[in-house]
Amino acid sequence: MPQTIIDLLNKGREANTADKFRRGNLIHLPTESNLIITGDLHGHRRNFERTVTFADLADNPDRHIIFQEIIHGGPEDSKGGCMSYTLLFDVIRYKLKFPEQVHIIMGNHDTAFINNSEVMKDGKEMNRAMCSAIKRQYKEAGDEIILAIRQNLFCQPLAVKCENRIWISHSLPADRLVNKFDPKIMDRPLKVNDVVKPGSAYLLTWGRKMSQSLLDKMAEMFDVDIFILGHQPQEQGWSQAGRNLIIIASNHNHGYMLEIDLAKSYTIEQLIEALVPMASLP
Ligand SMILES: [Mn+2]
Repeated sequence: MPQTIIDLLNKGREANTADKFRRGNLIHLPTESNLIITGDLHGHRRNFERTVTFADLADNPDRHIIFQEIIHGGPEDSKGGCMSYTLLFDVIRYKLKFPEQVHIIMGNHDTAFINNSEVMKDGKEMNRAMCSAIKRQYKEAGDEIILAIRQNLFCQPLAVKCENRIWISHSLPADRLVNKFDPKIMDRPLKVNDVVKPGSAYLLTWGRKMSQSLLDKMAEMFDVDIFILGHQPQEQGWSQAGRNLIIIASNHNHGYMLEIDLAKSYTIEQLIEALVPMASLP
């Protein structure tokens, strides 16, 4: 059983790296596609299942799905340990079933898990909570599984760029740190330092409350028009947080996802109309 999980994590890592749409740390999706974008999942299995059913990837070979921030949150074991790694395993299984259609991008909880730095959520330090649950379940194999999870998360791409000038990443650098962000991070292999503050993968996944001038600057840097991000909690499931930014969240019962046609260009208003309340899905 532990070896099966380690094999799964290693195969998932290889699938992230071998994704045929990946160049460097960026996924470039083709025009003739339909794309489903989900926000933070944080262990919310029901919304993952709703997305899988809605997407029906087997019958929609041109459809892609983006997942992010899968770990930290959701069910706990009897001692309060975080069981969200079970959802991560299932998302990886899904990626392996549809390796060119499912894309998992890096979130800040991933960077924190990779370098074992503290990350709080609802008053709890989540890395300790997840590692202790893994060790309780897998006993002496726990450490090896934790290492395989770190290696898997480290091989995730950082962002998705679409031909219709839409960019999807977990977040963007914060205003006060953006001068430390190096866009060449998209083109070269990641080093562990990149996911530690103030490394550029760290900065890309941790920023909050970006100003409009920062959004405009980043749009020019990445040569895109509109950002779809996660990371910042959304009680209503989504918000427009700038002239060219929509934030979505998929980690609760009022969560949203977005479904778009990459052959079309969108205004921000048209994107807002394309938002799908996950509670409306079977
Ligand atoms: Mn986040």
